[in-house]
Amino acid sequence: MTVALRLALAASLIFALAGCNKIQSALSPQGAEGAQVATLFWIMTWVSAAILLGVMILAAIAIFGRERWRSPLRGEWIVIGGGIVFPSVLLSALLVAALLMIGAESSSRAGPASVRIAVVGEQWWWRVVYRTPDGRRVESANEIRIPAGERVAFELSAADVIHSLWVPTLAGKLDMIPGRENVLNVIANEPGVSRGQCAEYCGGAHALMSLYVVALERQEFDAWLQREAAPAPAPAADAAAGQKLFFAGGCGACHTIRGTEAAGTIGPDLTHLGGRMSLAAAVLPNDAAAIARWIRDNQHIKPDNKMPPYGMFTEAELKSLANYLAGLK
Ligand code: HEC
Ligand SMILES: [Cu+2]
Repeated sequence: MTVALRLALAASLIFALAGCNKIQSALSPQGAEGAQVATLFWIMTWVSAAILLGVMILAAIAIFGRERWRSPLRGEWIVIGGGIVFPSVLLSALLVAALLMIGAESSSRAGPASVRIAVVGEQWWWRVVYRTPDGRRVESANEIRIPAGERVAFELSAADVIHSLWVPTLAGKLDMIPGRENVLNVIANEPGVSRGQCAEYCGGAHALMSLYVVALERQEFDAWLQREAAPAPAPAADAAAGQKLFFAGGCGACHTIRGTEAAGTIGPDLTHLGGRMSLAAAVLPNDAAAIARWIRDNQHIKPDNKMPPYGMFTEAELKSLANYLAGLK
């Protein structure tokens, strides 16, 4: 294949990928702050494009134009006017416009958030902690569920190194810093799914640290949180063997399954694993086959992640263990 052909193919692939990535695009805003960011982007882009066009026209005149057109461009005024005054005025105007927009945005968000959710960046996944109306702490991972149309506060912190939460359709990015809490306010306009990504390099598997934000109708959110707060359902008859393997494999040292003796806190809470959209921070789809793959091959799928790979299980055991975990809905 020629180099040009390869480049053309790669370019078309990029466009194709960009097209299917709307749930993670700052240009497809789904929330109040995301919309401000997109508007600001378009203002800057169109103003820059207009200036570029103007400069190109002047350059073309200077090179190809008739003497009658070219001679005025030789004057000092073009350096002072076009090189100093014009950029100073324009850049100041854009700065003021941006500050006004951001200011207007923060005042429109004034007032307390109706829901507060703690999100902790860990190498390389997200610990998500909800509180029920009666004050119970409910832990989950790699997916944040919020009520649509309401102001929600994400209380951001980090367990190890600096991470950054960026859900482009909802808001700009905000760093997660160990020993400090940053609050990111988001309002999702309507129910729907957004995808986010860690936006601060945090070590080997940084690129594989993504997540979903799922906005639900208020009643749905309340019902979901109530289910999420409940302990894991007792395993179905065909999943009891899988549960035994979970304990025999020592998985409970790092993972909690509420309602069982597994109470580890190093890895994600698995109490309702089967109800999540993805596995391992949006790296794998969430089904029994993917869970089995993850248990055996996780160091291959997500190099350096903090869970050991388990080559010791037979295919049948893996299947049974995965079946148990997938049933934790
Ligand atoms: C040393 C601690 C440790 C042990 C032991 C451990 N895990 Fe993990 N596990 C983790 C960590 C950390 C992650 C998060 C990895 C990531 O995404 O970067 C994880 C992720 C997972 C996930 C994906 C969770 C999610 O929210 O997507 C599953 C499923 C899982 N482990 C199952 C198991 C099973 C089954 C065992 C026992 C055979 C086990 N783990 C043993 C630390 C551990
Ligand atoms: Cu990161």
